[in-house]
Amino acid sequence: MNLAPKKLLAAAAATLMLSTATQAADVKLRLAASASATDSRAVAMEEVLKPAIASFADYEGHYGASLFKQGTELEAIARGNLEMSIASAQEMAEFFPEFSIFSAGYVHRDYEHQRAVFNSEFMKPLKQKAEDELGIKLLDVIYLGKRTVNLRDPNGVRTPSDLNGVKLRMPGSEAWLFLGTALGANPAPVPYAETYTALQTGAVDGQDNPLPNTVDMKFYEVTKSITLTNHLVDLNYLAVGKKFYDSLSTDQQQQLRAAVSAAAASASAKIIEKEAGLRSFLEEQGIQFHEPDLDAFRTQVQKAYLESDYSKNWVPGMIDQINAL
Ligand code: KDO
Repeated sequence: MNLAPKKLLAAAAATLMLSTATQAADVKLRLAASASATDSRAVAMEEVLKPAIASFADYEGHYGASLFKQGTELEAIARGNLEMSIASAQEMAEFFPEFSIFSAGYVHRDYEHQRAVFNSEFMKPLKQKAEDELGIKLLDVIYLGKRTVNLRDPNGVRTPSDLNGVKLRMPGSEAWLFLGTALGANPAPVPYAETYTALQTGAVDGQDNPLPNTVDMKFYEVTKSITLTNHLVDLNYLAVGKKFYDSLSTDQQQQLRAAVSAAAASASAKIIEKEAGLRSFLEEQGIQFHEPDLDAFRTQVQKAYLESDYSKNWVPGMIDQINAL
């Protein structure tokens, strides 16, 4: 075929584009999360992570627990049926009890503290264990916000005894249910995606997400108060499958790590900004805010963890190392 130089060039370019595109299509990165598609974390995955790895991987975000039920993502990754999830320390604690130290109430102080813990020397052996025994690589940490007690009852609560008999929806993992018990409530396991209906029907009396989640999921439409217990400065881990990660070239691995960290930083910054400004919006929606006796909550929650089997699984001295950061 005798193509004029210009057409030859165009044909060559087209072939190159096709091969790059084909190459990218070979690598599929599916992320499954219960976060909704409008959640700051999902937006960061779509706007930061997806374009940053497009040269070698097709990112597919599955939000609102549309691909895997909340709490089943890590097992799906371990089985090779999923490449990535937005995991919680509580979900990691289902496999490795020592992770429950990162899910305990009143331990992490803020995002900076969460990052210091995540990048600390003493966290390395735990990350390695997750990689070696479950095939899960924790690449970075996202600030999720300060968890608060959001009730259908307008009066809110002052001390843990006020939560006695209150059916508080918690995520399904054991470590989550224990947090509900430590707060003084009667924990009820309900998936994140079903929490709005559970509140609306009165199947539960309340839930405990940070303000940005309470707004994103419109929980304020079916509740009347928020008590600022701030009982858990919550986080998520961006977890990827070791098999998937090892299938990438060194250069692609570095691009993935950089993209994940950029997305984690973007999501965390957005959540921090939203959290600071949502109280007035929620008050306009009819939510009454209450300040609890924080000492009473902190004392009860920390005592509950220290007396529990959870703290028996904590690496000796690690709580002091976390507090010292
Ligand atoms: C929730 O179910 O309340 C929770 O906030 C728990 C978090 O660990 C995390 O799983 C989160 O849901 C989901 O990412 C949805 O926001």
